[in-house]
Amino acid sequence: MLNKIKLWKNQQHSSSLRDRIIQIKGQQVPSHVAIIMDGNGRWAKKRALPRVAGHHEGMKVVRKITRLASDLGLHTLTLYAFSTENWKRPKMEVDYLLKLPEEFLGTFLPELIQENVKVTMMGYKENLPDHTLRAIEKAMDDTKDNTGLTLNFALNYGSRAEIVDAVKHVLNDCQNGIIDENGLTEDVFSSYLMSATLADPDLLIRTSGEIRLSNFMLWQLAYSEFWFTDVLWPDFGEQHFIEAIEAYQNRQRRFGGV
Ligand code: V0D
Repeated sequence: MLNKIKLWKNQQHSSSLRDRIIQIKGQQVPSHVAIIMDGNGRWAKKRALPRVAGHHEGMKVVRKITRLASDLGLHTLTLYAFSTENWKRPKMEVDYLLKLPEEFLGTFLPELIQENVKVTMMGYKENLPDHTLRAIEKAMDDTKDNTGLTLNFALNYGSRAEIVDAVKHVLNDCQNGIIDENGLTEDVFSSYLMSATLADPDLLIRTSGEIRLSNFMLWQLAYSEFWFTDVLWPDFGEQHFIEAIEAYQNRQRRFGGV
């Protein structure tokens, strides 16, 4: 049973990684992992390449980690792809970033469909260009009935704005008698957030040596384990993801998770 581990077609894990994957799958796998994919610009700078080259390389890592998350049997993988702060970057970089979903889905969507992955998005759709939104909405629609990994992209997302909007929505529903003050529990409040349909992350990973949340899922990460690494996102490999999950499982074993 344990060595009957399902791997995606054509996917080659080295034998030592495969052993660690089997080991991980025999224990409590985190259901929801969220990742702040940082360090693409720095990766490019180190190689005297334009920043966008780092973003493109980072996109390849998204494919690799998505496959592994699916192999490991995660329920949800949330990836912070674009923050509301990212609009402040040079226009050409923003334009490039907002083409990445189309490029990613153009080649990877058939595989996602075949592997039963469900694509979702969390963030403000309003300011996104039509071409970006169309590609993502097609992917969400094509995968809406899938029951495997939920691949949740945080895109044009900011946590404080999300919370303020939730409060406004709650106030509105109170005025309209849809809920009353006493009915507003933590669970009810959670259902007003963009992550309403998702469980809270069990594990947050941030790459590239920054030890902060940068306005990412502030409410949802209240009880999560955090794992920080100096590795830049384009250099983040399967071994690093596995290392993070092993660390999570060690903590669960030692301290017992709630
Ligand atoms: C650049 C590193 C995949 C972080 C990863 C719009 C920055 C590569 C997507 C993607 C980005 C998003 C939605 C979707 C399918 C794919 C993506 C952005 C940036 C910002 F449905 N990678 N990726 N989106 N980068």
